[in-house]
Amino acid sequence: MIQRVKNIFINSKKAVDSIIIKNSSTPFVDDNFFYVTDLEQGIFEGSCAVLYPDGALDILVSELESESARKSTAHLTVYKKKEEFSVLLKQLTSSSKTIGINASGLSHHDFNTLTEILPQVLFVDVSDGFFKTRLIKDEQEIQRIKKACVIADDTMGIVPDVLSEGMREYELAAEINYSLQILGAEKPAFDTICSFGKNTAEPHYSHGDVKLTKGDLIVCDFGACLKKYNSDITRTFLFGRATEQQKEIYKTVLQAQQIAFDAIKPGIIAGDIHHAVSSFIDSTKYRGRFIHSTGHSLGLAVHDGPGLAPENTMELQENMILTVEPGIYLPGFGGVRIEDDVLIKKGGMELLTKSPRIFTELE
Ligand SMILES: [Mn+2]
Repeated sequence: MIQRVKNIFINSKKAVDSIIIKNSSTPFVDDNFFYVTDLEQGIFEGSCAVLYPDGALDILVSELESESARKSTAHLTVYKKKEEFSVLLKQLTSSSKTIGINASGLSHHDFNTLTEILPQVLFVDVSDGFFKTRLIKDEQEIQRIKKACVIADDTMGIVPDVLSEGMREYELAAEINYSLQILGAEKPAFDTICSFGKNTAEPHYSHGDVKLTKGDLIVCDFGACLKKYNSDITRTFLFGRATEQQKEIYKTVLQAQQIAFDAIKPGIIAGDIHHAVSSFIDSTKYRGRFIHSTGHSLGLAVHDGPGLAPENTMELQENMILTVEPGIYLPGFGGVRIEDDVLIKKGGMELLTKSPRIFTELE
C-alpha cells in the first residue's frame, strides 16, 4: 500500500509534511482509512491514520479494533483511554509543521479536536490528492471490483425467475439482497432499488409495497460490496407484453449507452461523453427526460468521485472504473435505465458487467 500513500502526496497540489485521516462514528468513517490500510474488516470508529510522503503509514486505533488492525502492514499504535489518543497523536506527528487533512471526509467536530491536540500545526486540505489517486485503480482494486461485478451479474440472472404477479417491490429487493450475500458479497453496495410501474420514473426510489402487475416496467438497480469494493448495475425488465412506447424508450436508452461505449477511451474529456449521450436523447421525442449524469466513478465508495458528468473536464485515463447509466424518465408513466460498469483501457474500455441488455418481456 506504500504506492497508494505516496500517490496521495504526489497528487495533492499542496505540499505537506504528513497527512492525518481521522474517523468519526459511522457513517462518518473515511473510506480513505481502508484505502491506505487495505483492511477488509472492522469499523474503526475514532481511529486515525498518519501518512508520510515516503509511503510509510501509522495507524492509531482503540483496543476494540486492535486485533483487526493487526491485519494491516501499517505500523500500529493502540490507545486504551481517550487521553492517550492525544498524547500518541502528538508523538506521531511531532516532526510535522504542515499536516494535510481530507476536508471532504473529516467532521467539523474532529477538525476542532485536531486543532486542539496540535495547536501549532497548519492544517491544509489535501482532498484533491485523495480523490485523484483513487480515480485510478490498481490491480488489486480492479480484481475486487471485477469479482463484485460477477456477483451482481449472477444476481441479475435470478430476477426473471423470482418475479411473479402480485409480488411486492420489497420482496424482490429481499430476493436480490439474499442472492448478493449468498454469492459472497458482504452486503449490498447500497439500498437496493426495485421499482415497479410508474415508480420507475423516480431514479432513486428504493422500494415500497407496490404489487407487480402486467404491463409494468421493472427497474432493478443494485450492487455487491466485496472486500469493501462495489459494483453497480441496473436493468429494466417488462412484466407481460411491452407497448410500442415502452419498446421505443428502451431502444433509445440502449442506443444512448452504446454511444458512450463507442466514445470511451483514454484522453477523452468525461463531460464530452455525457454531452454526446444527453444530446442524442434530446434529439428524440424524449428531450429533457434524461435528468442525471451519465455515470460516476466506482470503487470503495459507490459514488467514488466524478465520472461522466456534464461539468467534468477531466480526461479519461487507463484504469479508471466508471458507470455508464443513461435513463429516460416520464413522470406518471415510468422510466428505463440501463447501467454497466466499465474499465478504461488503452484505446477503449472493457465491460465489467455482462448481463444481457436486450429488452426482456417476462410472463
Ligand atoms: Mn450508479
